[in-house]
Amino acid sequence: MPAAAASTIGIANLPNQRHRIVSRKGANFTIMVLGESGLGKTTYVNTLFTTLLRDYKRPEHRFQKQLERTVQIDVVRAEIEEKGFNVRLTVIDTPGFGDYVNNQDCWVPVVEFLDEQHQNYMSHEQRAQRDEKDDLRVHVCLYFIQPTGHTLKPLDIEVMKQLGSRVNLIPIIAKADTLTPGDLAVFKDRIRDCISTHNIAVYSPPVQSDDEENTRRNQSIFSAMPFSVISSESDVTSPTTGEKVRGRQYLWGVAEVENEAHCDFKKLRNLLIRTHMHDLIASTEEHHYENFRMDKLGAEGRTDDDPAQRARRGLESKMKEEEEALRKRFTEQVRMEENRFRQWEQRLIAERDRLNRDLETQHKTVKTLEEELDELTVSRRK
Ligand SMILES: Nc1nc2c(ncn2[C@@H]2O[C@H](COP(=O)(O)OP(=O)(O)OP(=O)(O)O)[C@@H](O)[C@H]2O)c(=O)[nH]1
Ligand SMILES: [Mg+2]
Repeated sequence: MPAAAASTIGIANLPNQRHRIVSRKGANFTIMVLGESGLGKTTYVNTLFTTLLRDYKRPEHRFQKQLERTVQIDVVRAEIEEKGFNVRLTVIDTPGFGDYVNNQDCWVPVVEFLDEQHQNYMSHEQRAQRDEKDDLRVHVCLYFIQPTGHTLKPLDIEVMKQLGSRVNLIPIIAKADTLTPGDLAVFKDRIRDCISTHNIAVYSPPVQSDDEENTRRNQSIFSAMPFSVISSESDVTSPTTGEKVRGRQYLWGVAEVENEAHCDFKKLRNLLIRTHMHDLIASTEEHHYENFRMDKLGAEGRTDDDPAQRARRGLESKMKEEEEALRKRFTEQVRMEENRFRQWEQRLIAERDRLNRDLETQHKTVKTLEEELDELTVSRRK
């Protein structure tokens, strides 16, 4: 692990309150680089560390690997500290794909790796004493695209589709020094079109901010997506300043890593390390990890393997049966009461009818008696 030594990169300037919240215990931040073989992923990781850490020395074994393929996942770590704000930065360098006849499922091990980190974290989540160093959940995946100048390849589309829903995905145009500025602009447009046509979920945080300057800065950063990068293991002399800078020397001149007129290396580094680190961490936690957790819990609820789950389901079904029996008993009782009430009602109606009939008969009798009385009265007068 490289020694902790911070150059002035502005981590402490994280522009919001969240910085204060996380600063007490620092932050774990994990970047993964991914893409076809030979696109400069390992070189990019080294260049990033070199520009972040003043005395960064690449470990010995990595020097030997310089011109070799990365054959297994390589984890590079550094502690960066600025004004008391700590970031444990981890970069995961992956072996490039694209050398095999069938690359169809090359994304599967990557997806498995991402899920495994979520799973590990989930298993350890309950522990009071968690080892923060073991948390390798990937907060951002930089996907390297070959600078063909045409558009995305079917393999890129497939891999990006698979990853975009699981991790914050940022597309990168590799080896930007091999394209002219005009070709690079056209290539960027085509990639953007392709991303939107295929509904690929790339990282897009809210650009709007309370602060006008932040909004403008965010707009400028994200209008550069997909970011073009130039990486290099060595220094060159800048023709403009005469200073030694990271770059690549050509017969026609130099391509400078940190020159914004040459590529977006600086913009991307600002996004990762300075302006959007917290958003990348938070969205991984709140969105991608939560999705994983919910999927996992849902799947567990459907399996029959867990005795506790089985017992819970047994209890639930017993309770349901009892509830159903109670409901039936209640319905039956209500039905019987209703019957009783109806019979009583009918008896009442019948009684009322009988009384009415009686009343009518009595009325008739009274009427007849009155008539008889009238007749008797008349005959007596006569
Ligand atoms: N022109 C140019 N060449 C580059 C750039 N970055 C890296 N390279 C060269 O590309 C070659 C491959 O670089 P690596 O960093 O090993 O590529 P990788 O993506 O890690 O390859 P795998 O480990 O096989 O996946 C090396 O010769 C680098 O010097 C760049 O920005 N521009
Ligand atoms: Mg490599």
